Amino acid sequence: MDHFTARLADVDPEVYAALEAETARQRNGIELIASENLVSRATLEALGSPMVNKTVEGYPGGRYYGGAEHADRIELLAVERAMELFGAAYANVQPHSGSQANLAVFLAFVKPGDTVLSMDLSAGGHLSHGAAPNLSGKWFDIVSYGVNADGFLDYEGMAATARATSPKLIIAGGSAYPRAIDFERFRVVADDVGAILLVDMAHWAGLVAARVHPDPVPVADVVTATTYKNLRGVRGGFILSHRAELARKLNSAVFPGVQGSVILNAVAAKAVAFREAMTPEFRAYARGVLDNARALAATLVDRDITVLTGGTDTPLLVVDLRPLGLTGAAASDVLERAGLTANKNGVPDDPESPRVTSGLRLGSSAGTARGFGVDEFTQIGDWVADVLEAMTAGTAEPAASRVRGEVETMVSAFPIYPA
Ligand code: DSN
Repeated sequence: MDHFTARLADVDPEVYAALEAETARQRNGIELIASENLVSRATLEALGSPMVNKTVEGYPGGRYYGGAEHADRIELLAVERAMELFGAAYANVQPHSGSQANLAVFLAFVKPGDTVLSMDLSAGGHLSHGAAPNLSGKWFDIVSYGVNADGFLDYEGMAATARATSPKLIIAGGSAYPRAIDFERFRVVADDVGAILLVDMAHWAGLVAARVHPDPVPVADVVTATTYKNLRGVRGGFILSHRAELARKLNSAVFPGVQGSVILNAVAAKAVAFREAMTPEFRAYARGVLDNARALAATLVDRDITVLTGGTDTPLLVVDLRPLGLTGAAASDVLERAGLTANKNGVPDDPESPRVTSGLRLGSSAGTARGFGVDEFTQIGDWVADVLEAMTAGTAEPAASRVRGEVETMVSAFPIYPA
């Protein structure tokens, strides 16, 4: 078979079959995992081009390899678009992920042993913000803040801990906190103690781009994010700042600090995502993501399901399963059989291990991308409630089977990736 013309189905039928099966899974089920989305056909094309062959290190105009003129053009497009979209004075689009972006910020501003203040993982923080098994938790002295009994961020506790421990870096943001964060309150505290303020906006970057969520870029020293959640683009990370003078420090932290060569096809796809996010269509999409997450939360609350904080200001919400006597692991398994994919998630003071958990995280980004509106998300909320109630009644499997059929009927009206 010719290296340059043979198709995947002929070269590697096993991988081809698994890829086809995954596309069918996405087509035939409803994706509620808050960190997932459905990228455009244009994004898939950018990812699958021969740009994947090109190796570069360094930055446009200062590469360590020749033949970089088109790579430079791509990276400059992505950087310029990110800066325009978010009104930033600086952007770095090379981080392979949000965790890599965060790691680069650590390298730029703190040294091993320095104190870093971040949201506790159990309160909705992120692994890369200082969780014990992560490099950030092993190399830095992590102090944390959490949430109050009502589930809202404990700003007083955060400020008191900052004043008692004088962190060099304060991180706002996480992966399972559903409410808008008051960045100004973090700014005041960071200024009081002389800390750098990092906002990780991975879970609402698309809403910030569409101006339907408070904007951390003018407030934080540094902002990290991912392109693959509600920004609806490729899997990858990026860094922004309104402080142009931090460019040198942040660039050298990414390369050569924590990364080597650039994944240029991903950078091309990031450029596409930023361009798509500048359109009126995307702004309508982002508003829909928020409306739909709120409709989903309201439906669950109406059905007496416990939603942390009682709602959401973001694309995600977290269900506390303890009042139902269920675990996140069991609930996500049954929901998956019902055609609804979600992830188990810890809740504050969770008695269960991270592999079991007492919570369920749900998100609206992918469903909204396939065209679902408030009616569909209200129906999804009812299905989730039906399945959870059936689990408590010992009738989980018939309920899952009934919902699976209804899910398939709904998604057939919202097709994705036509063959
Ligand atoms: N940060 C992880 C999540 O929230 O699911 C992966 O993106």
